Amino acid sequence: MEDKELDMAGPAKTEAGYTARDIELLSELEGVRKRPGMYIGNTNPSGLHHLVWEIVDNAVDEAVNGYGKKISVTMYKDGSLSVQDEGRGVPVDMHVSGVPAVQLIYTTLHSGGKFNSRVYSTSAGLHGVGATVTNALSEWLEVTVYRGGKIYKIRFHDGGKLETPLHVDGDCPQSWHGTTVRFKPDPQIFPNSKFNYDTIAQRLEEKSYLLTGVHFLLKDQISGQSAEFHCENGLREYCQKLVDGKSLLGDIVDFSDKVNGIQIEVAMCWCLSDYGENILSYANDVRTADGGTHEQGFKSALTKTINDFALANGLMKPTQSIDGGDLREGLTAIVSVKIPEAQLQYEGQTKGKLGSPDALPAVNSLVSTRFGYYLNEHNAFAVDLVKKVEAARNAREAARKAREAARSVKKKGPEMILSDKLAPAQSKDYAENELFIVEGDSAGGSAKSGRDRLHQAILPLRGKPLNTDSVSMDRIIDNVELATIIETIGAGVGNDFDVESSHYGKIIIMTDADTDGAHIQTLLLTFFYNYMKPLIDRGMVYIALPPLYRVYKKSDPKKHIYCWTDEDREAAKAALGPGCLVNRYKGLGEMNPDQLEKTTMKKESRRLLRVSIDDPITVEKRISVLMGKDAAVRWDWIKENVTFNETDAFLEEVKGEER
Ligand code: 2B7
Repeated sequence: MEDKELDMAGPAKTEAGYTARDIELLSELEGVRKRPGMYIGNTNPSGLHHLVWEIVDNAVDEAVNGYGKKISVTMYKDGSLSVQDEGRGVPVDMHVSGVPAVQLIYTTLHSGGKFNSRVYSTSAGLHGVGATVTNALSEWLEVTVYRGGKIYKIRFHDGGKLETPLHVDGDCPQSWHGTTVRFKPDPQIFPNSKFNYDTIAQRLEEKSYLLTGVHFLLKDQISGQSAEFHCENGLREYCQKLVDGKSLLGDIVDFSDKVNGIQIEVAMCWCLSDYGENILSYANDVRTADGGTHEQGFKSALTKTINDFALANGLMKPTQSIDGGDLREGLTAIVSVKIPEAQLQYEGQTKGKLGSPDALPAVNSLVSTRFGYYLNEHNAFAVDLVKKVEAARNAREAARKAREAARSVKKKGPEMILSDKLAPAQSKDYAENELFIVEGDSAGGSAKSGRDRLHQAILPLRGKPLNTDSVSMDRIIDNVELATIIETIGAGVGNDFDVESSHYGKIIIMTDADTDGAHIQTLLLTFFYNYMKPLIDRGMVYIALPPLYRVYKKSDPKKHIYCWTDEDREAAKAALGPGCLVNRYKGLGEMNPDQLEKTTMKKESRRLLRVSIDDPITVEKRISVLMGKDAAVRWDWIKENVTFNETDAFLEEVKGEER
């Protein structure tokens, strides 16, 4: 195929080949490179994957607009990634400024307005500048457009500098149309620029539920893995997936409609063995992890509808009322709204909370009407639901009494449950304080003497904490270990939990690096997930990573290196030279206070994993596999899947703080 320059006149060039316009664009792209956090949040793996989401969102928009139903994502051995759609192809015609449209789309931050074809704005508000951000943060990026029987190509390098101008790269059948974007993230920007297959798979799977009918294909040429995600039944299928294997009260309830210009979709069901509530909300296909007006409308409608129903059918006395929290025990729900751009607003900095006032009455009215009909049409289900709510209320009452009893014990003074266990922090600056929950008394002892007394508190755990999946609140309060944790954190539990009054800014789980330790971690995480979820939502829960080895010089044991992996250990041996010995730590208890402090507790040198729940599907799977009743499955899973010192979508590593 011969290379043909586009037969279009461009603006006059300077001697160096740059126009004033080019220079202006460059400085804009440099701005993105200087402050990547402003555009993609951070340069950790989560920021890195933002580059992918921006491009995928453009392909998705094209599909949602009715052009092309297939989107393929491919990961390559050279560290690059491509996204391919079957849409109309990014426009290649010359813009009035004398620059091809496709070039503007990938090099300007203002192109959003001019070229925005989005019906709804997505990407948490990047308004179509996403492609430019991806380009600015890439070592190279190449766009191939199939349009009108021709193949067009344009290529950028080093953060969006034009490398190969737009040109026709050959012919293709007239029926071919679409866009392929391939790029390699810039390692100068991203300390770890490797894409994660699971992270991408999870996001595409989530998208497939929200965008009925779009096929997503994912291929990883490095590992050979591939997957296809496609869903025809929308949120109903999503809800089904989230509660897979659990026994339900009745069936999944779903409905959708447009109210006052807002497209609303809801799917929900009640699990019999769960006590937490799991509501996932979305605005314009972007997760709103902190809820917002759509969630408020949903919750208030649920509560009002069940109260009206129970009253009208004589299931409760006119003096009684059903509490929303009791109704939501065991509820799994997905609420998705699509709001016109002009009405879209967020609350707070993170864009995790929908602020659009119109979403509240719209969702409220749809859910009230349709859930009301549903209850009337499914009487047996409705009666069972009211009974379930009653049981929840009774359990809550019992828990309250138990709590009050515990408090009155505490008031008595020295023999209060905490006194002999907790080594508190001295500071009253709660946000700065860290609570280490430590496996075993002996490690607890070392931790107590090795800690920073001002800001670090130690709570040793004696046995394994109670498995809180499928357990009611009163049993939790009865459990000494958990009651101690609740009292120590000091912010309540379950529906009463108020993250703002937590006595600690970080809760750090510190266990041995073995299967028992992993089990304790998951038991505690399940407890936090089910009963103090805001701690996890705010990224306040961590897992400490103790080192696995200490490599030291036999002749001079002061010369030593702590190692977290086998590779580290080999490198340390090489670095220290001949005459090295390796000390393998089987548990925290084998470290003296000094070593424990330096390797696992001290901010500057420790390694932590932050527990996050970006991805609702994995969390649900993990929690039910790990915490389910079937111990054998659980142990197999832990042995197979819990690798220490590794990060994944669920656990993000935090090395040598603060970042
Ligand atoms: C706001 C910008 C980003 N755009 C178009 C048209 C089609 C189109 C795109 C795209 C990513 C990876 C493969 C509109 C929209 C620019 O204007 S972006 N397809 N696909 C994409 O980026 N995929 C378009 C009107 C007429 N013809 C084409």
